[in-house]
Amino acid sequence: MSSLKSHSKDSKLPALTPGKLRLYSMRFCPFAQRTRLVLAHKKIEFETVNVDLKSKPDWFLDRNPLGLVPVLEQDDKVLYESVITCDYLDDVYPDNKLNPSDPYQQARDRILFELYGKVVTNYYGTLRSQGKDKEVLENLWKSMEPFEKAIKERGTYFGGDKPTMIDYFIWPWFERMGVVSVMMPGVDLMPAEKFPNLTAWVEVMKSLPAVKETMFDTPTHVSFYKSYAAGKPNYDLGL
Ligand code: GSH
Repeated sequence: MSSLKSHSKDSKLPALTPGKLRLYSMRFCPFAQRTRLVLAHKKIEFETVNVDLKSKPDWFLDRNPLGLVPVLEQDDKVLYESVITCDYLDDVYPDNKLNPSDPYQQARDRILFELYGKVVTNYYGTLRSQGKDKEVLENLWKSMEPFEKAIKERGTYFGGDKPTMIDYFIWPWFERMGVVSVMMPGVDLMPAEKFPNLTAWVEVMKSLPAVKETMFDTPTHVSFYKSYAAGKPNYDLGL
């Protein structure tokens, strides 16, 4: 099975291979990208079945009644929710461990991760208002401050000298920060003078093999977003 084209309601479930790990995904989904980042970081073999989220097959809903990607499947095991899939992969494939082994550090990272929910919400707010609503933009910046502070304290990555789970959990939205600037020239969601350490982190993240393997460039994110905002998401863009 090699096609990355998305599967819609009437499509048949691609045949499952015993023992093979499968990811149900959507190419532009930032949540599914978390799982793809972990799979790439750990060099885990898997196959991808992309789903048309506007016309979901019943076999997809049977696996995740919430109807959301990512979903992982292997033999009789099915998991969904990006964070759960990533933690599971980190436990089952212990090479290149991503969660900190120190329980306190892991708990601190999860606190930071809780704060990240606000960044995500505010990011989508700025996208909807195309950066024109100053209050929404200020809210985004406010929610990003704990991350600027944390990366300054921790070093190159949130994991210090190497990337850790939290780096991958939060990366997908930073990859998409440039979308608003293209649609609304002059609006910068992450000004380097305000966020110098996060800006440096974004640059080193872009050089990681797992990020290179899973990322799209800003023009592609813009094209996808425009199709999404028009109510006709082009899940197969560029295929
Ligand atoms: N909490 C979920 C996770 O972390 O996995 C969110 C996943 C999510 O929202 N995925 C979106 C989706 O599947 C695509 S980016 N949307 C389909 C829908 O809302 O019907």
